[in-house]
Amino acid sequence: MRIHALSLLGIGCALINVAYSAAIALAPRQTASPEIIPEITKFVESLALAPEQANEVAAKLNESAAALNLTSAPPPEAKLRKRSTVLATNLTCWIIQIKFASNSCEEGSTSYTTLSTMNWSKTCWLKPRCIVSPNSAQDVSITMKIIGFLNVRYSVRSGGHTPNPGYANSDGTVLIELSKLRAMSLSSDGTVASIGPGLTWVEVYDYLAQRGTTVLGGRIPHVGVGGLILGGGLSFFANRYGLACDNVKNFEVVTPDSNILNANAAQNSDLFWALKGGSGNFGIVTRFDMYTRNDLAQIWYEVRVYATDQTPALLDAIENFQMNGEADTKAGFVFSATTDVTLVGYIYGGPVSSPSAFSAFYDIPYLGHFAPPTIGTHHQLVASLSAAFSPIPARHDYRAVSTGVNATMYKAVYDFWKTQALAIKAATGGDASMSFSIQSFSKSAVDHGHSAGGNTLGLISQTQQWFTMLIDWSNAADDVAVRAAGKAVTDKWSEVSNSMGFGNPYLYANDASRDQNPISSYPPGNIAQMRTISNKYDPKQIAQILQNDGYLLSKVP
Ligand SMILES: Cc1cc2nc3c(=O)[nH]c(=O)nc-3n(C[C@H](O)[C@H](O)[C@H](O)COP(=O)(O)OP(=O)(O)OC[C@H]3O[C@@H](n4cnc5c(N)ncnc54)[C@H](O)[C@@H]3O)c2cc1C
Ligand SMILES: *[C@@H]1O[C@H](CO)[C@@H](O)[C@H](O)[C@H]1NC(C)=O
Ligand SMILES: *[C@@H]1O[C@H](CO)[C@@H](O)[C@H](O)[C@H]1NC(C)=O
Ligand SMILES: *[C@@H]1O[C@H](CO)[C@@H](O)[C@H](O)[C@H]1NC(C)=O
Ligand SMILES: *[C@@H]1O[C@H](CO)[C@@H](O)[C@H](O)[C@H]1NC(C)=O
Ligand SMILES: CC(=O)N[C@H]1CO[C@H](CO)[C@@H](O)[C@@H]1O
Repeated sequence: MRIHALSLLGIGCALINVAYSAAIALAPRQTASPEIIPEITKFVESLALAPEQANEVAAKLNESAAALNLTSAPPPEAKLRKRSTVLATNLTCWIIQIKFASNSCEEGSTSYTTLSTMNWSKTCWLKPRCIVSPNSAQDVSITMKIIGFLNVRYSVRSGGHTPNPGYANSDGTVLIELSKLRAMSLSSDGTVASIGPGLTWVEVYDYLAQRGTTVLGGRIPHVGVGGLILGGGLSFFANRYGLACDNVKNFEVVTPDSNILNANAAQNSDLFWALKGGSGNFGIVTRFDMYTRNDLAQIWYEVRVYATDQTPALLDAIENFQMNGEADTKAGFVFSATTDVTLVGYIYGGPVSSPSAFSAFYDIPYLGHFAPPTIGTHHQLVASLSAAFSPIPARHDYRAVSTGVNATMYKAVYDFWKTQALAIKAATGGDASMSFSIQSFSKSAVDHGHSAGGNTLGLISQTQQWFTMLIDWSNAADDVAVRAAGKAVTDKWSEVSNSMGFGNPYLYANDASRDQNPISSYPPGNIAQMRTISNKYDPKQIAQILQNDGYLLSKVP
């Protein structure tokens, strides 16, 4: 595993740059049609600008209205007006610069270069027309007002750990990057932690460990809060408390038409449900209020390194653990095989040394420790894992497939994976590496989601595994071959699991590659309900039409 650790989070746009007036000088001067003037006036008022700035923006919109096709309301079935994209995007970025000053930037500045490459995967180092780094939900709301008024494309980024190009950064558009939404607090009774989407998990656990508690979230230090929770969120403690999204008490969200709402069991409860697994379909989440888990303040963990020839024995032990050991819901494991070694982490949600839940694994010979047996905090465990990831930026992909539990199947696909992984490594001169991870999701984890009010995933109530792989490589010229090797492995999983009767159509969104369509794997009834909720909170379908890409409902057949 070679994984690029982000180190400059929270930087935001820092420099004022670019002659904005030059960028919009091409707008032909014309008089706006009278019926559009009130619309412009109302829009400009909503931006809460200083009077002289408001006049400047209104004048520019007045004179650009015809060129923007800002003449009359769009026909209702069209939802949005048809507009000249380049000019509209230029004007959007010009207004963003006036409104957000040093919290916005364009190509040519150091901050733009840093922010447009602030991604885990080089496949996502794209060139947005401008970048805005909002300081608050109000800033996000105003940004969405500008984007909605001028009908321009945008993308949203929290921790930037999707490897899917166009999902959290995009060429020629507005990038809304949330690295300044970093507020953290704990309720006075200690039961709820409020977390900004621009934080990384290691920062969250550090803050909470100092206060004797934790929350359910990501397992690798530098992954972002925002994307992980909205896709579901696998943690070390799913068996006990379900997905990260099942641990959210309240989402503060800016809907695509720019309303700031709270979504929880009592308020906007339909939106609350939709956000649990709904990815970026329902707006931009600006704060997550999560239940804290004081009983996980002190945990036990051990990460062992095995020779690859022990992997079949480990896969047998995993089957045994999934069928028996998970009866103790405090126990969980992580498993990642590479062509060099296989790592297994044993994690127990309490200060108990070498718990018997992992007895199926203990006798398998191992080479050494990645992390020795430790009683410590969730923060210590997650922080220690950064050593598994290279700081050198690379190209990445991941892929998802789910199945039932069966070691014979695991071993058959592992053998196939090994030939593929070795072949693609050889074909790229030793560069490309591909991992093999079994992620258990137990019946108790599924049931916890149901008892927490349900989520959009529609998981069947039985123990399952959500396979994923990380693929790392360097050269764009190898993209097609490397991704084909990954696809061959997930196709093999589908073929073998279906033929053995262990097929599971569910695709985990947080591990799905761009040619996969995880939302379409949710039950049809849930998809229909999500569409209804999308139309209710996003009547113009801005998130579907103007958002550049993502696991969008509009892509579900
Ligand atoms: C090294 C590594 C380890 C991982 N470990 C885990 C793990 O332990 N558990 C797990 O479940 N997953 C894990 N993942 C997968 C991870 O959850 C996804 O990659 C996720 O998308 C990362 O979130 P982010 O905020 O960093 O991503 P981003 O790239 O910023 O965003 C991903 C998507 O979510 C949207 N989005 C992000 N923030 C918001 C927001 N606030 N409002 C609306 N939409 C938003 C974006 O537009 C984009 O479509 C891991 C990934 C990597 C690369
Ligand atoms: C948009 O802005 C770019 C960059 O400043 C500029 O090169 C281009 O001419 C502008 N196009 C229009 C139509 O305003
Ligand atoms: C915009 O145009 C309208 C109608 O022509 C005019 O009343 C208004 O003053 C203009 N606003 C600005 C700021 O130029
Ligand atoms: C302007 O909008 C109208 C109505 O939506 C549309 O028919 C027309 O094609 C648009 N013109 C341009 C130049 O986009
Ligand atoms: C796994 O599948 C194999 C082959 O079909 C079967 O023989 C075995 O009993 C299965 N194991 C379990 C635990 O279901
Ligand atoms: C946030 C971050 O680490 N950005 C880095 C992305 O990669 C470029 C090129 O290697 C670095 O210069 C950035 O610092």
